[in-house]
Amino acid sequence: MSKQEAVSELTKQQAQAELTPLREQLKKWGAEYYEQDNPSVEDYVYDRAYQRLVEIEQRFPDLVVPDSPTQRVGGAAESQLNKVIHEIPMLSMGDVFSPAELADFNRRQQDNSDVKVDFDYNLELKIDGLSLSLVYENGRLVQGSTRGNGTIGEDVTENVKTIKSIPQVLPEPLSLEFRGECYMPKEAFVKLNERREAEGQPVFANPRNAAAGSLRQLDPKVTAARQLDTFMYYVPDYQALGVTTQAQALEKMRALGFAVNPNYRVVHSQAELTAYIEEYTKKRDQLPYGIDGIVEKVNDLATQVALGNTVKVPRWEIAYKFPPEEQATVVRDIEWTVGRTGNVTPTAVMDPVQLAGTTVSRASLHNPDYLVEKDIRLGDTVLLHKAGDIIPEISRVIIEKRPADSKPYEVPTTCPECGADLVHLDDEVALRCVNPMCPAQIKEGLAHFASRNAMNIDGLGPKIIEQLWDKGMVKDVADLYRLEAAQLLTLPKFGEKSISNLLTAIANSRHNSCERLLFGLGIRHVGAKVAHLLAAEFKSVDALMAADAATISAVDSIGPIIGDAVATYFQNEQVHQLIAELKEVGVNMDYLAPTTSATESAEWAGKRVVLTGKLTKMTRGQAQEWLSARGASVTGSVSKKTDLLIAGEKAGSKLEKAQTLGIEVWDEDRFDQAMKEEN
Ligand code: 1X8
Repeated sequence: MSKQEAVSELTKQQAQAELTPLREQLKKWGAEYYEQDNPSVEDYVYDRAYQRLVEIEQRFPDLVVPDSPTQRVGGAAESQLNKVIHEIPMLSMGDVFSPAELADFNRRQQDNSDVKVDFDYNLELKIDGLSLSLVYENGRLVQGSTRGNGTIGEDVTENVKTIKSIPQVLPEPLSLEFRGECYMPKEAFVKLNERREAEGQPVFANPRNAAAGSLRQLDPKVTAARQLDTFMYYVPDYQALGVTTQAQALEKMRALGFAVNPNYRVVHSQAELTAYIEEYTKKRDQLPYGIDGIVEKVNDLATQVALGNTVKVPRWEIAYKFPPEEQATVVRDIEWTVGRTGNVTPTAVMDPVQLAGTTVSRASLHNPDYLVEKDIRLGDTVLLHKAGDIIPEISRVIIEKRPADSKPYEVPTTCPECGADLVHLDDEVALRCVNPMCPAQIKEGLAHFASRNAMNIDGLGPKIIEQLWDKGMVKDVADLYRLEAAQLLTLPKFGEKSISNLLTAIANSRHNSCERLLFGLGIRHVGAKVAHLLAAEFKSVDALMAADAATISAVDSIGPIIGDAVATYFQNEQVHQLIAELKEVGVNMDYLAPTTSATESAEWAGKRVVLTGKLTKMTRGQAQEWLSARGASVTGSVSKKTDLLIAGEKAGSKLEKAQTLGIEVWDEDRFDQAMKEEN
């Protein structure tokens, strides 16, 4: 943005001239943010521009027009989801960008209003997600909705029912609305984007967009797969809840079973306030979810009501927004990597810099279009930020620092691994190597085959695969089953024990139920879930191979795209050859239905089970599969909600925690016995 005149210096004419393009720009950014979940600028760019609009309009009130972005709350409710009217509008908040501005806000609030405001604020973390309203009737969840434009939101009831942290029934028969934030944890966000990038789909810019895109789905199954989480923080009718302060409201919500962020604090002085801001500015990178600021609320709820709202925002709460973290560095190289599906992605390699808690030297450039659009060149100085505080991304090139002899970067036309011509498939943005013999793709394919949700071959990671490939020991997945100890001894850092472990893991994988193989083959559009559906329906790889596209598409939850992809895959002569070889080396081709029925068992359904320690009679995966098939949910950590801990050898902190919490603990023998009795 060019250098701007201070608002106080503007003539009315200058203001008039600036307002129109400023409003148009904000509307465009607003639509990108609220309707398309695809903003082209950082939040702070929007916030700054919006702030300027507010200031200009405040100075020249007669220039305010009804369709100015300041006259609406948030974005539009433009979607295929049903609309919900918020009887009590869901307001957004005012914001400040420095502790000094916050101190000013507090001073004005305390000095100027008719309402007596003490220095008694509750500070909460501002979660990088989207606002959510949950309505309960007689203690039952009856409606979930997004904020939309503040007055009209979208009905996402079925979707919110898939979010684990939202209770469907409260321990008290309350008829009340609760509000909070729906967000995607950092880890889930990273994984989702990795998957989307591998599939050539556009990535989400930050967890907020990922959460919004995941919650605002027509199909609740999509939402369910996205690992959304919530923190609730507001009850409009606090009297019905029987509390008098915001801090009490939070505790009461927690007692009702909601997820409430534990990092809130009541403060009574500017010093305490500043300390909290400093503390969380430092801690934010370590939190498992993104925060973009701190929310300050008048703690006394009656005082909140007395203060009320301006047209647009509450007078009793304000957001302090963290400054964006950006660092300049120089692009030294652009690397191209070939994924399992032939997708070729560029990565910028830069001089290392410290950014939001880590050293960064690489940033994905996603696809060639992105690289060309941003006009990133070797030797360019660029500004780096972290999308959603996690993923390093280039904000822009600092053009003033571009070397005089700089030339546009030329996107490769051939595969960096195998030299085959690269192509754009259909209207994908991704560039692909379509050579099925491309070594990079085969290696990635082998790693995928061995991965946990596929054949689950413990110890066979990308590094070892690379070595096996380089030594010419494996060319395809069938070769894995032909490996011998004598060959493996020639690999560096491979002892007898690790060789025997690896060979056992490979041999054991032959007995997997065939959905693992189907997923492991890496058929387009066949993820772990689809593979399971197909296996359960056709019962064997042979039956699936014999089916035509229409038959496959007719399976519940499988559409024509998957049907076509699977049928096309199995028409390939090389695939027939591979399946024949896999049979020859003894890989199971049948669906091994859970031994009782696939339906839930009364003993296990709904139980939360945690596995810990080393199991000797079965693998953890087998235990997990057995439990899941019976309707139990196997979770990773022990909490009050855990029903049973199964502890193998050398169980550690989880066992201790379960014992402290008084949770039932079984050893492996007891579990093994239960499995036998049930089968
Ligand atoms: C937005 C948010 C609020 C809180 C946390 N995260 C947010 N993103 C909170 O109050 N703890 S309040 C809010 C709003 O728009 N009123």
